[in-house]
Formats: sequence, structure tokens, C-alpha cells
Amino acid sequence: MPKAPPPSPANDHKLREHQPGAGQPKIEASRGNGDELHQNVAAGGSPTDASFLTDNFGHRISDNQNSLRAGERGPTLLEDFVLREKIFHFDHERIPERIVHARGSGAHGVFECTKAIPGLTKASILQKEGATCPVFVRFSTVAGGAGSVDTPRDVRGFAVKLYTDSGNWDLVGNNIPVFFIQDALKFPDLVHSVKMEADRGYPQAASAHDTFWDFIGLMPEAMHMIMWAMSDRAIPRSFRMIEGFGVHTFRFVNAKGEGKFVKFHWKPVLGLQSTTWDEAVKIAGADPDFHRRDLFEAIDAGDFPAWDLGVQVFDEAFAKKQPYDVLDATKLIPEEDIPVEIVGRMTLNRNVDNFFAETEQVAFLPSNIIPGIDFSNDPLLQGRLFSYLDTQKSRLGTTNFHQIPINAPKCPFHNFQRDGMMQTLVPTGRANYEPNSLAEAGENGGPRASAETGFTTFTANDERNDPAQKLRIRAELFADHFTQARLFYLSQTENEQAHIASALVFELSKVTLDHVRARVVGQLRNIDEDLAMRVAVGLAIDLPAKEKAARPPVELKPSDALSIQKNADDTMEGRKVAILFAEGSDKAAIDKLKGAIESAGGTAFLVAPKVGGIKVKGGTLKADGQLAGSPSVLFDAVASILTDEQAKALSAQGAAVQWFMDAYGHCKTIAHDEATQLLLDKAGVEKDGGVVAIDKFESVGTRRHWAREAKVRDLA
Ligand code: HDE
Repeated sequence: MPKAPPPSPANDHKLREHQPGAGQPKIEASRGNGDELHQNVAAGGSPTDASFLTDNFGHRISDNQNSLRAGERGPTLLEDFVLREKIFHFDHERIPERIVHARGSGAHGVFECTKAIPGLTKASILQKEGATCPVFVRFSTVAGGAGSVDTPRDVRGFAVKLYTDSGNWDLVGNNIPVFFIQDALKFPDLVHSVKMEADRGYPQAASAHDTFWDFIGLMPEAMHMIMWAMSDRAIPRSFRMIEGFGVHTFRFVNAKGEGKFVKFHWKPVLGLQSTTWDEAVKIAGADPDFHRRDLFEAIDAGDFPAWDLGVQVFDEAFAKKQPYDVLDATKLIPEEDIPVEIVGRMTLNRNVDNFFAETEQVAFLPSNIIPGIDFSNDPLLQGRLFSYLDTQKSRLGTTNFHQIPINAPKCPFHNFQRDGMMQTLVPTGRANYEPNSLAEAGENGGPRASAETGFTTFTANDERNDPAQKLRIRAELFADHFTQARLFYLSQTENEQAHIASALVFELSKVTLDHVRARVVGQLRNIDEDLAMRVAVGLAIDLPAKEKAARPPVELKPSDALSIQKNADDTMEGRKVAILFAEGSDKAAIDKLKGAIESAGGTAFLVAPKVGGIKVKGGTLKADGQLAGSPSVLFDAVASILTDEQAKALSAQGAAVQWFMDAYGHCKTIAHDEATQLLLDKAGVEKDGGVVAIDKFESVGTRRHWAREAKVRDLA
């Protein structure tokens, strides 16, 4: 049986006498999935035994009281990985607090549909009476920092995450049904004005100060919200006794695709209850955690707070008749005009196990909606759809924040998003893109979009709500994929066309999946039948069936501007020419050629078998590069001035022969003297318009001699 480690002595200073690790079992252990662990526990203790203190990589710790020192009174050693890891982790324990709603308290619970409304929405959770899903709620104040008190005069955040079977639905609302501003663009100004003043850093968690009221006085649209904020709604008795509001107008969409507007309400079963201002102030001193404690203790005692979910549903005809705009978040819809219909109940029945992991790391996104619910064009809501995703990256540090347990959906999720900081998933298979045809969808070929069950954006089809329809479609002419591909191909020189065909043959020859090859060649048939045939022949495959083109190409007149070769500039400027020489070469001839290249705007680069001072006819000369390290591929053209003796010696050297072979094969100009002919013969260089005598170099220059190419390689 494993022996539990001895209790850690809290105050152990006697290093030598106390060796808690001595005689303890040694095991190989690691965190997580026990299946993968080695079971060879050498001296007791199961690998997953939680009673042993380890570091973050599973190494058991023998002493959690003393750091490793050089001698009893010596300095601490850098080697002490136990100390370093512990302090390192501690140093980074805090993450940025929320810029607003920093102070909050969360709890888990359950939502139950009490009235099915399939006629109004296809939201999966509202289809059947009795359907349930887990929820997480975070209540908050807005202005104060994470350590501020619970009872300032402030709006309360009421953010609900419903983990439905069709994904997370975050209803990120407040306890007041309207808001200060109408447009997201003003939000940073509003928040700056209410937070601590920029120069003095106070007051904390209070709106009673100059900058807030300065801003408010200049923003008449805030006045409705000010009424609510100055009312007792802003000094609630308990989170359990506040209402929640989605604030914005949203949409319900049913299975037939019909849409209605909707406003969401949470009605507390315990009813509304507030404090008086004098009470609120005194509570701040008596118990700064008044609301957090109240919520925790109620749930702990089994006194579960509950809210009814209500909806106000209305249509465009109603909206049009009102003296306010339903997209204006500073307005509510009186319950007398549109009654609140109760459709569900949420009960909070479990406190968090760990405040940081859950309440602090929870990331709400108003953009998290499920099929059956959609956004309206409320400009405040539209801004929020961007803001919350963005803020999570800076708060939680990684685009993978959705993998943190409190944020992860409880239904499966599959896509081709990959990697990123703190990736904890290990996707299998080759296909990390879509479309792909590597394997069946759902297996290693991965998931696919579903037009039937996937989220589709509601289209209102009326001028007021859809001035520019939101559609996931492409304009008709975008379906022409081949006209310009054909134009490009047909505009190339014959040699360039051969390059394209050969490149395709090379690339597709590396493809091992026959159906992938065939499909690409089938697509080429839409560009040019001859090109497709050349590639098929190059691969030795049957010409596959033509792939279906959404629109056939339109015939256009070829454009010379699209060809490189047709536009090749016959210039030396910016080009680099290598001059090969060796012992005994004629310095005057080298200088002359070099001068000609440079005066034409080119760069001459001297290459020799050795780089230091080389004795040449007429003096000594230093090379810019050694032959083996200066292959001809680095230059636009090459020239060679040698002696018979040196040409003979070089013709026995691979680097020299290859130098000419490559220059020739790459269709470059080769200017040479008579002595070099020996090397050219060895390299298989044949005379043509680009293989010229040294004194002809200037007239030929650095242009490429494409006509030669057919002699040196098979092109498709
Ligand atoms: Fe928020 N709001 N907000 N807000 N809000 C945040 O997101 C923002 C607005 C609300 O418990 C931030 O994750 C913009 C209205 C709640 O974690 C941030 C605008 C309503 C919470 C953000 C608004 C809210 C937030 C900060 C104007 C009521 C706390 C941290 C367009 C309907 C959620 C975070 C929690 C939190 C931005 C306006 C409610 C910065 C830009 C209106 C309950 O993204």
C-alpha cells in the first residue's frame, strides 16, 4: 500500500536533521490520464495519488520549506528548480482584470424550459417543456476594480452562459433594461469618465465625481439610464433579488425562417429588493463582500436563488408604430405594451470550486448565440459583438480561451482552427483545412458545414431592418474562376507555357493521391485543353473528366503585359556577371571585360579556384569568390578567361565543369576565350546565340537564351 507523505512541518529550519524525502517511495508519475502512466511504482504510491506534493511536471518534492543553498548559510542556488518554478508561477498568478465589471461573483446552475415556443424560435433549449441545460452566471458591479466593495451605487452585470446542446448561448445583460449610450463608439468615453479620474486615481467604484457627471451632462441620451442608476435599482439588497435584462433587441427565428424581435428578461423568484443609500454606505464598511457572501452562503445552505426567463416578442409592425426606435438601447418596451411571457426558469444550485478558474476566467461573448436567436442592428450590440472576443485575448492571453473548462461548450466542437498559445487539444489526421478529400467527413477528413442545421443569419427582407441584406453569398460574377486563368496562360510565350506545364507535372508528381491529381488536371481542362493534356501526358495518366465550371471562361485577347519573357529588358543594370580566371589569366582582358560590365550598370564578380593574390599575366589579382563557393547559379551570366594549362586542370574538377553545365542549362550567356573551349566541351556546352566569344559579350548581355532550353531538358 502506498504510504502517504509525512505532514509538512510548517516551520522546519533544521535542514540537516530533517530530510522529509529520505526513505520515501520513488515513483514515475505524471498528471492527467492514468491510462498512460507507467505503473511501475517502485516503492508504493499510485501514480495518481493526490497526496504527494509534486512540481508542475510531476516530480515529487522532498522539502517544501527550504530552498537549496550552497552550504548551511550560503546563497540560494540557481539550480533549485523547485524554488524557481514555484516563484515563477506565483509571479504570474494575476491576469488583467476586466476593464469593466471587474468585481463579480459566479455560480453554476441549471436552466429549464417551462414553456416550449417552437412557433417563435428554433432555439433548441426552448423546443420542449422540461428541457434543461447547465448554466453559469456571473453577477458584477461595473465601475470598481476586482477588489472593490460590493455595494456602491452602480449598475449590476447579469451575465448568463447557457451551455445548450447547440452551443453556448451567452446572454450578457445588466440589472437595468436600458443603457447610457446608443452607439458602441462612445463606450470607452463613458467608462473613462466613470472610472477613477485619470490624474488622481480616485474615486474607486463611484459615479459621484466630476468626470462622470461632466460626460453625462454632455450626453443627453444618458438621461433615461441616469434615472435608473439613481434609483434604488443601483443599490440592490442581494444579487438574488435583482432583475436581469438582455437590454438590446434581439431576434427569434423559427424553423420556417420567420423572425420576430425579442427582448429578454430575468425575473427573480425572490422578488426585487434594494437597500437605502445610507445602508449601502454602511454595508460597504461592515462587509465589503456583502453580495458575494450572500450569494455563496445562500447556495451553500441549499437556498437556491432562481429567476424566470421572460420574453417580450414583437414584430416590425409594432416596432414601426412606437415613438422610439427598438434598436435604441436607451429605450425599453413597456410591459403594458408587450407583456413578458415566461418561458423558462434558471436555478443557481452550485458554488464554484475555484474562484479564479471559474469566476475569473469565465469569458462571456454576446456573439455566442445559437440557431433560433439572432442579433438586431442595435449599434451598441453590434459593437459588443466585436469587443468581447477581443477583450478575452488580452485577459486570458490566448485565442484558445474557449478550451478553459468554464468556457468550453458542453456539446462537442470540431473545426480546423489549430495551434495557438496553450493549445490543449491534440487533433489527429492530416487534413487541417477544408475543403479536403483525404478521408470521409467526420473521420480524419474532419467536420463539414451544414446548411440544414448550421447557424444562418436572419434576413429581414425589409428596407428598415435590412437596408443591405446580410448574406453569406458571393456576387454572381465571382463564379467566373477561369477566364483570367486562361488569359494568363495564353498570354505567355511558348517557353513560359512549357514552364507552367512542367511545374504542374513536377508538383503533381509529388502528390500520392490519384484522385487529387485527377481533379487538378480536370480543373486545368477548364483553363486550356492543351495544357491539361500536356500535364496528363507528363504524369502518364489518362486525361481525366473535365471538372464542372460554375461559369465557362470568357475568351479574352492575350495580354503581353502578363508575360515575363515578352517584357524582358535587355539591360545589364542590376545584373551580376561572374568572370572565371586562374593563374596566368590575362589581366588586361579581365579588366576590360570588368570595365564594360560596370559601365553598363552591372556588377562583375571575379571567381577563381583560389581567392588570395593570384599571379596573372600582368600582375596579381584577388578573386571575390572561390570557385566551389561561387556556383554559376548565383550569377546572371558567366565569362571565362583562362590559360590552356589552367583550363586543362579545371576540366578535371567537378565544380568547374558543373559551373558551365549549369550556366548552359539555365540558359545563361557564356562568354569565353579559346582556352575555355576544353571545359565547355567537357560540360556539354554547344555553341548557340548565347555561347559567345569574350569580345561579343556586351552585344549579348545577360538576357536568357530560352531557345536553348529544349536541348537541355524535357519540358512538358
Ligand atoms: Fe459590456 N463589456 N460592453 N456591456 N459587459 C465587458 O467584456 C462592452 C454593455 C456587460 O461577468 C467586457 O469580458 C462594450 C452593455 C457585462 O464577465 C468588455 C459595450 C451591457 C459584463 C465589454 C458594452 C454590458 C461586461 C469587459 C458597448 C448590458 C461582464 C470584460 C458597446 C447589456 C461579463 C469582458 C462578465 C463586460 C465591452 C456595453 C454588460 C470590455 C464595448 C450594454 C454583464 O468586452
